[in-house]
Amino acid sequence: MKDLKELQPLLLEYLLAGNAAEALALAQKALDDGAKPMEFFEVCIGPSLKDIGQRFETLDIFLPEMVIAAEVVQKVNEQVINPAIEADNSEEIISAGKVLLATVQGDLHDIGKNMVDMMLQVNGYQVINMGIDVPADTIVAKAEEENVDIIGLSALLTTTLPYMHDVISFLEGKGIRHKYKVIVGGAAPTPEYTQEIGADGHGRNAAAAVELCNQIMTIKA
Ligand code: B1M
Repeated sequence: MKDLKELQPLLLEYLLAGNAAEALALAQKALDDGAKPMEFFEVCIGPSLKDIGQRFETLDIFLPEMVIAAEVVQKVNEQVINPAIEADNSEEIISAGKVLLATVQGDLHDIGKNMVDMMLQVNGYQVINMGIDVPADTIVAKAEEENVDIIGLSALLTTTLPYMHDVISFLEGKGIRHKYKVIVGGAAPTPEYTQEIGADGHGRNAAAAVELCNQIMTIKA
């Protein structure tokens, strides 16, 4: 198998060119050659998006290129990575818990959160994924309706961090903070910020988010 690190610049090139066909073929070939889907995501997709973000910041590329690259990534995830993760974890698991996931108000980034969703599901969690740009009151109403164990919030923009705090304030205001564990993740919140707003945990990546939920559910049991 070719080292995945060697494939990453190639994937980046395809993402920047908006070349979905080549990106899909590259991902499929890597998995056919023995790479694990999550490995491909962490070694090839994540760093490529990081690179694209840096190019955007330094004005080497502009918003349309970032949009197109994100669309190609979504296709690779939907058509290659997610089915392979599901196939690797096809045995039936007893429900590990119920998690509500949402990207907070004002924030449209969902690639990472959707990966967290996929990883939680294959680890036995029932996930209610509310999507992007979800206001605090809508999140809390859904948590109540679905009687979830954990509320998971994602944010990539530093400007949307206060909306994470809003969810906790809203829970406190309604006197129901004790009913839910709240975890946060995405590029914006730091472990320090997590503490500052009184959230129950911070997930650095999708695997860490699963680990965090496992710890929470073990304590709850
Ligand atoms: Co945006 N964007 N973007 N963007 N974008 C960033 C985040 C940015 C860092 C780029 C940059 O300038 N370097 C920057 C934010 C700067 C800041 O706030 N500090 C930025 C900006 C500025 C913007 C716009 C404002 C640009 C504009 O319009 N001028 C705009 C904002 C729109 C909005 O949200 N209101 C915008 C738009 C977009 C697109 C729509 C084009 C697209 C998103 C498409 C989509 O998500 N469907 C996009 C993209 C693709 C990016 C970058 C390039 C890549 C993000 C990504 O998917 N990363 C990003 C650059 C970067 O991240 N360095 C950038 C890969 C993903 C796997 O990582 O989401 O961190 P991540 O998820 C990880 C972990 O964080 C964790 O697990 C995942 C897997 O390991 N995780 C959790 C995530 N959620 C979790 C939840 C958990 C636990 C773990 O528990 C609940």
